[in-house]
Amino acid sequence: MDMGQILQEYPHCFSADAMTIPWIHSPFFKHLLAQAELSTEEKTMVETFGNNGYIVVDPEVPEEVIDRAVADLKNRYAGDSDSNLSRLQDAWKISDAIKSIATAPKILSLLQMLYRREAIPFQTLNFRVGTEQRTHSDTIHFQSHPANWMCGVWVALEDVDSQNGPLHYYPGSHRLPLYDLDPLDLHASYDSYPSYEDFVEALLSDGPFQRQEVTMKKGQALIWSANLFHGGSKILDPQRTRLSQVTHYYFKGCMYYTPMNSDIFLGNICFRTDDLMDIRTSTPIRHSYKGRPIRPIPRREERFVPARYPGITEDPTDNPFAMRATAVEVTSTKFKIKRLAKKFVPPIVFEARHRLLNERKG
Ligand SMILES: O=C(O)CCC(=O)C(=O)O
Ligand SMILES: [Fe+2]
Repeated sequence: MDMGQILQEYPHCFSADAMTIPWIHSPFFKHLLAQAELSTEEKTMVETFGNNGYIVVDPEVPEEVIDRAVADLKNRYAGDSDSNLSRLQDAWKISDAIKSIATAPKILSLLQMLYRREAIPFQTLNFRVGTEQRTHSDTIHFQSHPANWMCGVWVALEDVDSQNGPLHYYPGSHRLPLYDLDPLDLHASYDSYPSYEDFVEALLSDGPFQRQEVTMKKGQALIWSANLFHGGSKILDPQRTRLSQVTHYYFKGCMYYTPMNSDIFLGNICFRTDDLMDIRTSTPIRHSYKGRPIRPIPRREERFVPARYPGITEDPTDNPFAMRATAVEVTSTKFKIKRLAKKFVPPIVFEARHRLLNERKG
């Protein structure tokens, strides 16, 4: 069928809201893009974002604002050398300059173009030095329902190169399946996070995605889509800072939650409620479900209620939850990887993981 016929036969597929996924993930993306009222340059931008999962842009933030953001936080970082301590969350509450970066009109309009929905900035992170954070997808931390209505915008507040711990990412990896703790058979808990990181390392070690580091000039921004795998590279020059700001954005019309702390099929969904603020207005972000505003049901406190069946003893082997809880408590990460590999991993990843384990042994 040619394009004209497709449009006529299936008009519902080609309106902006026909599907609940961002259009870059739509099976009709090519057609949607061809139809879009955008300039050739804008279409190229959206196409690049769709193919690679990120783009580098000029957010048009005045240099004076960037310098003020840096000055506002100068003596506020708790640590000099520990990168965890040199990270400030939600400093937009204390600095107008940081808020201006998070709400920069150019960024908001680019996100509107890339997603065809209104973007809502909800969290800022400011870093003094590189994070050296292991590779991950932000969808483990922030997810929406429907999925993938989230993105990160990383602004260099000074030049970033290979020496001061640049961001790294895997172009195209945003098209991988969504991996939260559920397909890894792990409990919703921050304790499961190292196993998730091991899994990602094994997953990406075998290609086909290539790791890349971004060199950025002060004032440039990188926009990445929710599921793009990324992290912070090693700091090769420990004398150098890596002043930067990440703002995370959700998009209107979703429910918002933290997969890491959710066991969805136990009715335990860690919705982002009280702490979820629209940085533009300092007001709570409303959740909605299929076009209607909704108040999320609070998370259940009691997480695991093992079933007791008549005639079945308390032997933990009868209870998969108990068994798993024990395994998580007493085993090393290495054991967990083996356990993961046995349970759910396609052969190619299994191989990669084996190599990884052997390299570590060596
Ligand atoms: O800045 C970095 O090194 C990583 C930041 C990151 O992963 C994030 O903010 O989502
Ligand atoms: Fe991240």
